Amino acid sequence: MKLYYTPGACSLAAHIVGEEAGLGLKLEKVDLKTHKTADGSDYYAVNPKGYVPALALDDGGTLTENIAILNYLADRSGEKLHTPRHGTLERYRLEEWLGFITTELHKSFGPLFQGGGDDERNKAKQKILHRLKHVEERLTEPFLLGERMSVADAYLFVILTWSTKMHLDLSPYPRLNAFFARMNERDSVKRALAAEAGAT
Ligand SMILES: N[C@@H](CCC(=O)N[C@@H](CS)C(=O)NCC(=O)O)C(=O)O
Repeated sequence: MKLYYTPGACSLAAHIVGEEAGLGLKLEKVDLKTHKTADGSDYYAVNPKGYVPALALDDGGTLTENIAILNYLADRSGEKLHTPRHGTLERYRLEEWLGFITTELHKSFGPLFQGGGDDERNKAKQKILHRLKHVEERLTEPFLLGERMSVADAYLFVILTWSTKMHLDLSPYPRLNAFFARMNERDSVKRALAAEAGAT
């Protein structure tokens, strides 16, 4: 499997999952300005939607959308990640977190990354902090689903890297800070961050 990624982007979640589960993902960097891959190919030919992540599957197909990719990798992670069985309530809890992270957190960063005006940026920051308060209140330590890491934790970690970059004040959220520190200490996270930093 090959992951099309951009350093520091949401594709980092799938990259961390690949490292955590030892899936041996190949990596291909995408320049989101030119929509070219590292070898100069047209990224639109891989993902006509033009954004990362995309996962090239071993059978020649391509999967897009964070939630689909993370679920796909989760189901191939064996015991390495906490992946509730399909049809169980806990699996729906995983989907609930993934849906919240992608629509309510990830997408709220739009004005911050796309150069919105001050007013728009401040509103976006307030909204994100309000949504993170919800996570703070629900976070069952050490991970979102309890004792073991799931793909949702990798995605939440990416959101927290962005929050830090955007200087959001996370000091009122001790559980989130502890979660962020814990994730930063994981070998899988360190490897993924180092690989992406080395690729910039
Ligand atoms: N709905 C997509 C959104 C992915 C997304 O927002 N990707 C960003 C990076 S974090 C991107 O590639 N943006 C460039 C663009 O939209 O052209 C998903 O969940 O996979």
